[in-house]
Parts: sequence; structure tokens; C-alpha cells
Amino acid sequence: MEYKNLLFDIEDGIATISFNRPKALNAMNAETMEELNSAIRRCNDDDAIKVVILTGVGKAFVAGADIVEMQDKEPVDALKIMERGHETYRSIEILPKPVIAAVNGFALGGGTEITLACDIRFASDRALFGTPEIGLGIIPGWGGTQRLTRIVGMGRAKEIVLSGETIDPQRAYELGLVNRVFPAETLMEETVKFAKKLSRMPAFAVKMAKHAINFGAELAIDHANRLEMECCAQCFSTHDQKEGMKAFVEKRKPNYIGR
Ligand code: DAK
Repeated sequence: MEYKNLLFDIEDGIATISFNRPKALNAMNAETMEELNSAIRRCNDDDAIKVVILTGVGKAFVAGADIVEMQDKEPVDALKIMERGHETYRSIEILPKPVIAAVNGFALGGGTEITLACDIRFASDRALFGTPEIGLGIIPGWGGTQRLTRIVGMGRAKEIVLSGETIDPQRAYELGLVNRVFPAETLMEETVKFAKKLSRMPAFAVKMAKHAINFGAELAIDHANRLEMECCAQCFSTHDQKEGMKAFVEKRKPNYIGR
């Protein structure tokens, strides 16, 4: 698929997807959603891609759903938009590879919701988060009420969603909404450095770790622990587990092949 509103770059096993509609602050319209959906599928299918970074061109990450496009929708069409958004964001969340949000600027509404579907959130000191939907007469429609609650807790999620207040990077860090904050000038450099570290990890173990965390989080503890055991046991079927442990015993660096 040709992308009109995204940049897609692959280097050293790291795919960087950049939202690229800077005149509209990368607002998420239906076309961009289709492109994002396709780009995530491409990341899933290409074994050469080990880690994915999402970021934005210009002063925004994504300034929310496209309000111009959304304003006159009837419920039936609004539901379709929500379903496609949920499908796409969920595909980010369960992609069997790490996804890092490098939040360079405004990440409001649907923009914050994308970051919530990512595994790790790094923010520039110019980033701004929040769910301003309430002030538009709606509520978050792409997982915001659910993922935000799971990440920051119910009390804080209610404070954020009901007030629509924006959240600066320091506050986002205190809330556990972002993992790390960097000066704007070094955000991408630091994100790529971290992505490279993850890209060198044994891919199957990375996949199993993400799977156990994602799918265990909603289970009762005995089921969750069982899931973890089974995921860990499966790692013993890989070359990389044998190689990793052999390398440790032989006091050398492991040579992983991703299988
Ligand atoms: N949609 C469309 N255009 C947007 C936009 C958005 N979300 N955000 C910015 N723009 C456009 C502006 O209209 C302006 O366009 P022109 O006037 O130049 O044509 C251009 O981007 C530059 O914006 P500003 O001139 O406003 O730039 P400033 O630096 O002064 O202000 C800002 C930046 C981010 C504070 C401001 O643009 C702003 O407040 N933007 C809206 C932020 C927002 O409310 N985001 C949440 C959107 S609601 C659902 C599915 C999903 C959702 C809900 C339901 N269903 C299907 C039911 C999710 C909803 C949302 O995300």
C-alpha cells in the first residue's frame, strides 16, 4: 500500500511509522487509519522487522480523531469508525513485536489512545497528553476509557477523562503514563537506541513475554501464572534458548537467530 499520510522507514530491523499530516496536526482521519492498519500488518508479516516506533512529523504526534471529518456522523457511521479504530489499535497492542511510541508533541484524544496501545511510551519534553473529548460532547472512542484505566488506575483515569485537562510530560511521568521523558532534540536518538537494544533480544522470547503480559493481565492469578509457565516452556523449544544458555556457560556473547 502507498501511504499518503504516513512515512514508513525500516533501518536495522526497526520500522519507524511517522504520522505525516502536519497541517492538520496529524489528526486521525479514516484514510490515515486505513494506512496505519496496513502498516501494522506489514510490520507483523515482515520477519526482518523486530521493533516498531510510532512518532509524528511536525509539532504533533496525533492531535486526536479528525474533528472535521467526524462532526456530522450519525451513530451507525460513528460505530464503524470506532470499530476500525479499535481493530487497528488492538493490532498494535497484540503485535508480537515491541511497539514504542516516541511522543514528539500533541497526543490528544485518539492520539493519547494510540500511545496507550503501545508497549512503551517515551515522551519529548514538548509532548502533551489528554482526552479532551468530553469538551466536544463525546467520550474517548478508541479504547481511552479502558486502557487509560488499566495503566494509571480508575481514580486518575476519571480525573483525566471527566476534566479533559491536558497532561504535561512531567505529570505524565508521575502518573506512569509515560516510561521516560527526554529533551525534544534527543527523543528519537534515545528511542532508536532503546529499540536497537530490544531488536537484539531473542525474538521468540520477546513475543512470549509480550503475550504473557497482554493476555495474563486480565486473567485470575492462577490462570495467568499457568499462561506464563506455558509461554516460558515454549521458549525451551527454540535455538535461541539453547544458544543463550550455552553462551552464558561458555562466557561469550550469544548469537541469536530469532527462532
Ligand atoms: N481534527 C481536525 N483538525 C485538527 C485537529 C483535530 N483533532 N487538531 C488540530 N487540527 C487542525 C486545526 O483545525 C488547524 O487547521 P487549520 O485551521 O490550519 O485548517 C490545524 O490543525 C492547526 O491547529 P491549530 O491552529 O489549532 O494549532 P494550535 O497550535 O493553535 O493548537 C491544539 C493545537 C492541538 C491545542 C489544537 O489544534 C486543538 O485543540 N486541537 C484539537 C484537539 C482535540 O480536541 N483532540 C481530540 C479530538 S476528539 C470516536 C472515535 C474516536 C474518538 C471519539 C469517538 N467515534 C467514532 C465515535 C476520539 C475522539 C478524539 O480524538
